[in-house]
Amino acid sequence: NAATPFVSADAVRAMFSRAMSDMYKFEAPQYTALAELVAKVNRDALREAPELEEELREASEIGRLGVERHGAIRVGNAEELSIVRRLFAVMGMVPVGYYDLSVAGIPVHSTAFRPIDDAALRRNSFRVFTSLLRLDLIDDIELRREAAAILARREIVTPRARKLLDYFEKDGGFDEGAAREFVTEAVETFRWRSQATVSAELYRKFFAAHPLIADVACFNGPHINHLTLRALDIDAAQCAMAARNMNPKAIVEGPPRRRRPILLRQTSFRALPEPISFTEADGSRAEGVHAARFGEIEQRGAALTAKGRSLYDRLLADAHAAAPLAADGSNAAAFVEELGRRFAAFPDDDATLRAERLAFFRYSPTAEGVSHEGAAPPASIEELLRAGLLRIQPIIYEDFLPVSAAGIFRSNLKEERRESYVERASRKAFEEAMGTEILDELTLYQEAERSSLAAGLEVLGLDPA
Ligand code: OOG
Ligand code: NI
Repeated sequence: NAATPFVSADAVRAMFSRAMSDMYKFEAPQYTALAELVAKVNRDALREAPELEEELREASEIGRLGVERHGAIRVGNAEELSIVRRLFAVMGMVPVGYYDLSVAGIPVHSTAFRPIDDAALRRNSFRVFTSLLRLDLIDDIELRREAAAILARREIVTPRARKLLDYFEKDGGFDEGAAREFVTEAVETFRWRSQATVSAELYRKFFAAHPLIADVACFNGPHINHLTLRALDIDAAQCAMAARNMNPKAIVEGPPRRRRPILLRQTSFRALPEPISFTEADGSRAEGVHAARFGEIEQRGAALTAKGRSLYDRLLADAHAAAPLAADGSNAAAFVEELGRRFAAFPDDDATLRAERLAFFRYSPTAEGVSHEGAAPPASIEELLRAGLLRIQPIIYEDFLPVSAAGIFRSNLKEERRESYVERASRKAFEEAMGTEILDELTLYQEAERSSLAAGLEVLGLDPA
């Protein structure tokens, strides 16, 4: 109906993340327990820091604290990657960033489907970390062929969702009814299916080649493997998970605790083994277990420039080299201490982070700057900041970190294989499989910084050039 307005991509995404949350809480009670725990940690953090509450209220973040920030899926081939790309496009989520996890011995490469503009991120920042299985890294040619054939046969999107996608791409939008129906159909793709489509024997063979092959190829769809909530104090949440015997991973991934948070810190409880059944050749069913699903929390900080990022990567690598984390995580405390020591070299205040071009900032004129209009303001950005006419706020990192992601993958794999694969991943191959290009996250942050500065200077009556 041409008279009905289209529902915005932001609204569809908000509906979708809500529906995924409801489904996952129903399917995975251990995730509901995590949601309760993090809600309590957040309440405590707000009680202890009223200024934080004020800040969140101002940013309209208070009401959305319990809304999921991301989830993750793993797909099996180019066709699947391409169709989930189309699904997420309806929700204003586009591929940003390329993550090669083969260097950490995980046979996947990944991107994150996410909203990109500020207003969309504020409305609902839900992202999906999406990994494409790399069967080319599996040595056993016969097994590789068998997995590829199984994946080629399965259909991960409902026939109705496929129809709706065609309509959407033809018409350019959904009315309210179609949007609701689309969301209902879309979550079906990510539902847990406890009946494996293969025999117990084949599952074991895949699992022996790599547990991820079993997870991706033995079920009838790319089940959501975790959802992630925002924690205001991730260290407190990590302790609380341990205290409640929720089997958290050994460390919080990412940078250490700091005054000025940078990038992304995240931790999770380990996937719980769940009963599944196998489909035997004679049609009978055998019982088994499979550990796929977990829950995660995250805390985000400033996005780093290429220079800041290489400093981060170096300090993290140094910490890992100096105090290697044991497979069982028993020396986690020593690693965390080492990490803290190394990161003493990373400036921890906005002024230095900006002056040394380590992080991206958003510039805005202060009230004083605005009233200053007309009079001749100081010429350089430094002077404008010093004079209090312009102010800076860090641009929040909206992406992921490959070393952290590998740490999360690994915490759910039985054996801690660490050797990297020899064949390198290829961003180009990933893009060809997906059917579109991946956006570069640094370009997005740089543009956000540049446009905020230009707008700020214009308000101050200065020439951005
Ligand atoms: C994805 C793990 C990575 C993150 O937040 O870095 C991830 C997976 O296990 O499929 O979700
Ligand atoms: Ni995650």
